[in-house]
Amino acid sequence: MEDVSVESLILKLHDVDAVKFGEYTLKSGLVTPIYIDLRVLVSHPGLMNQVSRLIYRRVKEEGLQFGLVCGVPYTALPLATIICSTQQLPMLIRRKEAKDYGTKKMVEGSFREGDTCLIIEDTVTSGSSILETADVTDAVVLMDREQGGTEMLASRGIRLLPVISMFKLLDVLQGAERIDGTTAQSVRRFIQDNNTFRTKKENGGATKRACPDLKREQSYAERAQLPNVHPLARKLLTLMEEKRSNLCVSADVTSGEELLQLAESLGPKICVLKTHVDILKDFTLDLSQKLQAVADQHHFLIFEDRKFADIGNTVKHQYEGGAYQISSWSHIVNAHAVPGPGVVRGLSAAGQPLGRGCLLIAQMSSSGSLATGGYTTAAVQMAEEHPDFVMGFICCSKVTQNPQFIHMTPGVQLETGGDALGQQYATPEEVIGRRGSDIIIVGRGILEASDRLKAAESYRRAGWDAYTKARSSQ
Ligand code: 5BU
Repeated sequence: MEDVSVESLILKLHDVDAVKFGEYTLKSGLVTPIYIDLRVLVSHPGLMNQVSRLIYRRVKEEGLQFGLVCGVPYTALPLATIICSTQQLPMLIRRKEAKDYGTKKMVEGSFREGDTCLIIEDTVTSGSSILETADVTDAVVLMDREQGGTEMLASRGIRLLPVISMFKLLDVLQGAERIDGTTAQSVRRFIQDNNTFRTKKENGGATKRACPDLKREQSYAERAQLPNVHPLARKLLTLMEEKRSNLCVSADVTSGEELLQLAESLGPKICVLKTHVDILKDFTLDLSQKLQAVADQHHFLIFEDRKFADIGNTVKHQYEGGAYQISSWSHIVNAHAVPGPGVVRGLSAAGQPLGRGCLLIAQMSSSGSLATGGYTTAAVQMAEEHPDFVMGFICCSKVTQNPQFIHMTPGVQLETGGDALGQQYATPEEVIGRRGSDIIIVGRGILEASDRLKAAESYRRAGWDAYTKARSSQ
């Protein structure tokens, strides 16, 4: 039987040069490493049919109700025609320009006030042409360039359904060895850096997405299977799915005994236990061994929130030596990107041979944080350049669409608010569901509860429900 999957379509679009890689100058003067020209579709009748079928299937999957179909000229117009012909649906044609004689109508075809019309678009960058088309609630697009169109439209209450997204396209072409990893990475970076919805400052990095949950395409388990995911991230994603937990407890306690007791009692509920070893009054290496044993028993990872921030040579010593010997017991550590890539290289020299992983601090939860904009972008870039050691980010919201990286977010409580020293809290629903993060980090929300186990279960459930809800709303 003919393969009509999105994957096969992507390969065929590449075959007919509808997707090209190189250096192309856009009308705006911007040089892009990828060029998408869906106008060539009309020369390939088989492809036209496949595209039309996939568009219609996408719309039906979402259960959209509509009585009319309109293709945005020119490329989507013949696609709309095929759909209307095969599905026996009435069509509308939107003029590009109102004709200067006769009726001066912008839209040809019959419709009445209150009719629902499906808008079909070939490719969306900013989403503005859909806004110009009509008073829309839903639109379907063959190719979403993922440069802010979805977010812009979502901010106006319009849902955009893509058949192919840019990141999916890159994954498929890379998987089929049509493009190499460097090309795929450079396009991903271009797309992230040229988001039309974010302000220029935010394009520098802090991705404040109106609707990132629309992008949660893969489950934790699916991401665990990705070929280039860090081994520790793979382990983490797998145990998250097994334990149905995206909860990291921040064990900010001051005695070793309390730390162990917390790890033992909350162990089954969590995917990661975060420590601040330097606030313990009685740390010993024996304690760290006991903690490791509890982590093994209950299948969670240990994350020492040490926030390294010095030159490579110093952080290497700080990581493996001194009284704490962090690299010997903590699966994960984090680092500021401030010193530049040397900090990652220094930590990696000590941690990578032990199978450890690092989270770069791309954003912070505290009010007035300077980790925004260009700093955040630089942190993402640094991670992409060291994927063998950096497994993800500490951030407030999703900072990259690259599914191999894990996003962990502190500043979480069941109620929004903050503390007297600048901490800011968002809810699990907001952090996982809307900001597109993967793991919630909760400290006082659990530690200050009268029943810590019960509180941990509430957070585990809230985090997990937000994740499953975001996935089911795809
Ligand atoms: P809280 O009790 O849930 O507010 O604790 C949050 C923990 O996360 C605490 O250990 C902080 O040191 C840690 N944290 C944070 O709150 N915000 C950040 O941006 C980073 C770490 Br990085």
